[in-house]
Amino acid sequence: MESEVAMGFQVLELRMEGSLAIITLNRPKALNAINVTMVGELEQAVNQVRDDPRVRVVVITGAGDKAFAAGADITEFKAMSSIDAWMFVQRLQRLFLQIERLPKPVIAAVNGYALGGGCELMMACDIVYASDAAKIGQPEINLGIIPGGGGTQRLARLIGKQRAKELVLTGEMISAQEAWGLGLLNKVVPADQLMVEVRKLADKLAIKGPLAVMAAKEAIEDGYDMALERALAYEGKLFALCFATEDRTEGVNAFLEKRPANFKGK
Ligand code: DAK
Repeated sequence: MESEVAMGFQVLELRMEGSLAIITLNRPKALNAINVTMVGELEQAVNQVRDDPRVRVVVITGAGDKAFAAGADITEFKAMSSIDAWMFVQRLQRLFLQIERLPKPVIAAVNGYALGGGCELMMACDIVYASDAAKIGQPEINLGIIPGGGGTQRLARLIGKQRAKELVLTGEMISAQEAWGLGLLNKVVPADQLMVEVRKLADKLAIKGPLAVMAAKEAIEDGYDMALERALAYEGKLFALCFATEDRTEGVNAFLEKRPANFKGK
C-alpha cells in the first residue's frame, strides 16, 4: 500500500497509509521522552488526522524497539517553576483529552516502556495492544512529584482505586502480562507481531461506518461518568441519530442483500 509521510515534524513521524494514520513518537535515543516540542507536534498531528476525511483509524506508537514513551522529558523539569508546570500540565491534559475525544478510533501500539506521561498517553487511547516486552508504570513518585497527565485519574477509573494506588505510590513498573491482567491492555503479542496485529485491528475498524464509530465512542466516553439513567437516554439519542445516516440504509440493505456494506460516512 502507498504510504506518505507528512512534512514538518522533528520529533514525531506522521505516516498516512490509505485510511490509516500512524503517529510515531520519534526520539528513540531518549526513549521517546515527551518534550515540549513533541507536545506541540502531537497537537498538530492530532488536528491533522481529525480534519483529514481520508483517515478512519489512528495508531500511536514509539520509534525503535525499547520504548513507546519513557515519560515526559525529565531534563525539562529541572528549570520548571510551579507556574510553568501548571501551564505544561494543562496543555498536556488538553492534548490527551483531544486524543481521547478524537472522533476516530485511536490504537496505542505499545512497543516498549510506557512510563509516566507515556502510560498516560497510552490510557488516553481507545484500544491498547502491547508487545510482550513492554513495561508499564507511573514512576513519578521517584522524582518527588505525582502523575500530572491523568495518571491518578484515568488509571483509577481503568483498574480501580487500590490497584492504581499501588502503582502510583510504589512507582514500580509492571510487565505487559501483569498490565493485561489488570485490564490496562487489550492484547499482548510477541514484539515482532505487534504492528501486524495492530494493522489487522485497524483494518477491521476502518471498514465500519465512521459516523457509527464516532457515535459509539462518544456514547461510551460521555456516558461513562453519567448516572445510568441519563447515560441510557444519551445512548438512545445517539442511536436515533444513526438512523438519519445513509450509512444506516447501506448497512441494513447490505445485510438483507447478503453482501458487505460499503460505508461512506454520510
Ligand atoms: N526523560 C528524559 N530522558 C530520558 C527519559 C525521560 N523520561 N527516560 C529515559 N531517558 C534517556 C536517558 O537519560 C538516557 O539518555 P542518555 O544518558 O543516553 O543521554 C536514554 O534515554 C536511555 O535511557 P537509559 O540509559 O536510562 O536506559 P535504560 O534501559 O538503562 O533504562 C528506563 C530505561 C526507562 C528504566 C530509564 O530510562 C528510566 O527510568 N527513565 C525514566 C522514567 C521515568 O521516570 N519516567 C517518568 C518521567 S515523569 C504533566 C504530565 C505528565 C507528566 C508530567 C507533567 N503535566 C500535564 C504537567 C509526566 C511526568 C513523567 O512522565
